[in-house]
Amino acid sequence: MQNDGRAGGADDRLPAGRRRAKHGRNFVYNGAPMLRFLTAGESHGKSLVAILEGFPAGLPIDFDQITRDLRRRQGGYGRGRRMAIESDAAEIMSGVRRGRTTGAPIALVISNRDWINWHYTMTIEAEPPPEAGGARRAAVVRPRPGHADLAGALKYDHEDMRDVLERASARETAARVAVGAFTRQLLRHFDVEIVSHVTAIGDVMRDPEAVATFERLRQLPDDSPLRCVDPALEAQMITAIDRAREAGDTLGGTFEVVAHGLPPGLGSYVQWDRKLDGRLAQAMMCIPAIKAVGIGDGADAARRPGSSVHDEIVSRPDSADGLAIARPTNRAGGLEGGVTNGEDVRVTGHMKPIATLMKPLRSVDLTTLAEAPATIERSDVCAVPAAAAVGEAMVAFVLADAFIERFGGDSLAQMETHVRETALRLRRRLSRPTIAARPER
Ligand code: EPS
Repeated sequence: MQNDGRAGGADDRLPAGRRRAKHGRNFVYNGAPMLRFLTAGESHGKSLVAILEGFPAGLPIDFDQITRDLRRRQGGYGRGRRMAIESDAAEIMSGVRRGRTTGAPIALVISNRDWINWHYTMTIEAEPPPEAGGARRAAVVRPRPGHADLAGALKYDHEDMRDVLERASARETAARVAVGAFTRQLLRHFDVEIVSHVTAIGDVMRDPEAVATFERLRQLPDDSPLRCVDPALEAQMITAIDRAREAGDTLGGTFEVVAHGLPPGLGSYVQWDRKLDGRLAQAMMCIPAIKAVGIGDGADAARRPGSSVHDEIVSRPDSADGLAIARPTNRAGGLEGGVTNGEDVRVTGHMKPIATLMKPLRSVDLTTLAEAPATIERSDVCAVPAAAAVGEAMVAFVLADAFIERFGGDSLAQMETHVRETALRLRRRLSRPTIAARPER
């Protein structure tokens, strides 16, 4: 409700910070995002579950696109046998009616096809029912270095570390991709697109100076083996993965997520928890196995002088887009002061190698406390392209949250009005000077 100036209005009784802003939505950012989601589910349990809340009403949903996003996460050279079993698809349980979001929480379920082979192991009842299928698996007692096994067992007092690894497994990221598919469709409605590519597998890496344009990345086919823009380099990456597989080893790598078409002004510099670079870093860092995150040039920026790091601002009075200023480079990755500046947002994720090694590392049997090789579970040799698809989903989520925060998001129509007004104001401000140019001093 807008404050109409009369004493005793409902808004006047709220503390200043809680009064509703002009858009009819409370813009106070108190650490709780506008948009939020939770997931549940075990890797070999019956299904994965997600609830997405705070999503605006009125967005038409392309259901096939959700499935395509899920399939992209399943692909990539170096994946294990599990991906041949699964054919991920999300069943929408609520929050969508007649093809459009209603503003209510969106609940979705992704069934695990492999569950029937794990029913006995993963049974929920105290005793497996007589019909429970699947192998009789021994308890997991030899933690894998680099996995959550040991730390999780010590934290939750688990003797069988299956109770840890089932939830810590990267299978959970399928639920994140389904959530990301919704947020990506919201952004797409406002002409924002998100793509990604793999820039390194192990020590086979692209020249860090070589920037891949959004247009080039957009052309990468969904079924490309590693989603690398350079075919010769991709062949070397494939060889590296084959070598690691033969050696019973695993490989990590690096990927970059690029968001194109964002308006300036998402996020804020005024408080630590509003800074969009910080919010993106957290969202990327919480993807399993991600050990470092970069924005724009990332860590490289620390090694060069300011003159070759910062992106100059130039005057372009006759530019075709009607905006009279431009940035010839985008080393900042579209963010300055934690705020989008209108350039492509570029976020890099660095992934460590997967912790399950077919030639296992040394570990300790936690029941005997004697040294023993770590447990071997079916796993992947390399999952960097899958992590890139998850990275796209997490970036889409954070950007959609920031979009809703800036433009007010109870309904799509309301957001459209605010987006249009803001774009007009920007155009007016940057299309012509407000005063004549000052002489140089
Ligand atoms: C994954 C499913 C898992 C693994 C992988 C990711 O399936 P399974 O354990 O049945 O082979 O392939 O998980 C891990 C690498 C891990 O360390 O947990 C998936 O759906 O992405």
